[in-house]
Amino acid sequence: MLYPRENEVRAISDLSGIWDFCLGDACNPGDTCHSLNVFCSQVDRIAVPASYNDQKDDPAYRRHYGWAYYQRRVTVPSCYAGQRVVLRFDAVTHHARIYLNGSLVMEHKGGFLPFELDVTRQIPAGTSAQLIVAVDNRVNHSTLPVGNEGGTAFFGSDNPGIPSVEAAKLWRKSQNLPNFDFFNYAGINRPVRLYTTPKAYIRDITLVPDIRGTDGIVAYQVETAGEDEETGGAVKVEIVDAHGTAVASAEGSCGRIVVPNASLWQPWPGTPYLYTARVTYGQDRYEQPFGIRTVKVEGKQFLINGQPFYFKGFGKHEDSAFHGRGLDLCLDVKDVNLIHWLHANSFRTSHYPYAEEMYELCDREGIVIIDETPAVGINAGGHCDPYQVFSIREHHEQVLRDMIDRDKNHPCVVMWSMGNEPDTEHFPESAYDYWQELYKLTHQLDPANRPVTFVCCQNHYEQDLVTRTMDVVCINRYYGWYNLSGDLDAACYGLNQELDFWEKQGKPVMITEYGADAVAGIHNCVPEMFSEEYQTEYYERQNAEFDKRDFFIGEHVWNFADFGTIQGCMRVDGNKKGLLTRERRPKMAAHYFRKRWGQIPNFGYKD
Ligand code: GCB
Repeated sequence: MLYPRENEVRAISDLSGIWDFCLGDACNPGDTCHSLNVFCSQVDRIAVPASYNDQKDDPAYRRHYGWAYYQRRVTVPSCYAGQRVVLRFDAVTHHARIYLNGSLVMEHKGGFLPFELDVTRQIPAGTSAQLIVAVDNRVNHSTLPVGNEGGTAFFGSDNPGIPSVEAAKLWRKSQNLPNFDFFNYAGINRPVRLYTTPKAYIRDITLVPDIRGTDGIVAYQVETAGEDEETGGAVKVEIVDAHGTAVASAEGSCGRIVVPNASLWQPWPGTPYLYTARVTYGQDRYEQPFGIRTVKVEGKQFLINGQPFYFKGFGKHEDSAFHGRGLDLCLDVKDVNLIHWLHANSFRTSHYPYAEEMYELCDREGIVIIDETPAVGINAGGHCDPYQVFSIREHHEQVLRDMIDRDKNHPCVVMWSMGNEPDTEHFPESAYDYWQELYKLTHQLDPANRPVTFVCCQNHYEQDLVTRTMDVVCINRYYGWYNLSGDLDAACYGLNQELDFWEKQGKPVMITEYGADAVAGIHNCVPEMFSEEYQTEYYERQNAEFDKRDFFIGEHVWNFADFGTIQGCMRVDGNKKGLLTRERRPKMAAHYFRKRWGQIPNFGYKD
């Protein structure tokens, strides 16, 4: 799906702003949903885009569990007459029903990917309509991420030691139990826009770059659609360099274009050179930025432009004060600048696809991304086989399809992660069947056939049949934190035993999570858990072990910054494993990594 861009023939009306809002089940979100002022006892104001949870200091907002309603009027200006008008939602978390003038016009499941609706007929140019967005934040065994609505809390405590079954039931019923470790921020988290296209329009563009000698080869495909399609005319594609000079062109809806003496997209501090594909079709125009670079796994190496790359970076979250998981462009720019400050080169979009603006920024700034679906929490701790019990399969395929469709043209995206920490040890055969099929599907879906992985949790790695079959083995390990707690000698011993196992598999391996909570300001002469000294020593010791292994292709710290989670006895006002605080102040470990990563080149570190 194309990102909305304004140009000489396409217009955008941004619907960000302060909308009307109410919580609750007062309106049954069925086929009709009329004015909030009729069915809500209290209508509040809410900022869009942003999560609603922290916009009011009210437990009802913070802990809300179920439907919530947003409302505003939408006007299609008369100057849009004769155009196709589309209403686009970048992300509504997790389940949305869209009503225009009281009638249900669209429904969408999944909280992190865009959806859109042609409203040309529903809202004729020069008129307006009432828009209501009903949002459901419940997570259960059919959603991604997975939750435990009304059931057992697989993640965290389920009140062990409580003799009263009734008390435990009450506790479970009152909350929206996530099966994941990040606060379940909900609402209209990303922009809502109206955009126009001509009636015959460019529906999608796919660009697959390759390198031959000093030339770039771009295989392209342009999908067109709409009324007057027959008369839309020929598709033309012009490749424009960073100075705005046309360097190559082609006609027809698919083909190959040679870019002579191409400048490559290189991760920072190399130059992330971007070209633009200027596509025209009849009246329509669209400019798609892209980079010329290759990505490949070969033996035990991950090659970008044919050179062995070393991943230095983090798992992140979209998470900040007040906004929750809402788009915050200022924070995105700040984070990318901090990534540069740390001499890091990459991050994983743990645990869901991020806002499109972040990928565009990373394309421009040369930050490498491992792009992850929201498939987190496919794990019942061995209580049951999640692959049999959870009804997620179809939705999982859908999010893979939609994520790849949305992100396929980004040079910053070098690998797909199908999910995070599913159960692969209690039901290894079941897990194998499930992930192998998705693995094949992911390869088929990506026109550029990037490497595919999933991220495996600390487990009995010898029993796990899936992780070893991925293009890159990605492991999350907490030696010295959740296990062998506080003892870094034992932690390094355990880690090395496991690395010996991976060495024999002949695959590239990276650590996609490792870390220790450190509460900023807690210091200790003897490094003990939760102190900044322990967090730093934890990393120093384990990095020294990674450095000895030539098949080890990267280190992603957990986490870039402290972030919000549900309450629980394991969390002190959120997860404190950040190198930075939630306000983006560096802890001791950030200074340590800045020094370390400043000495590790992007390419050839393990040669
Ligand atoms: C993990 C999860 C991540 C958690 C982290 C932790 O393994 O993938 O979502 O936040 O551990 O800190 O416990």
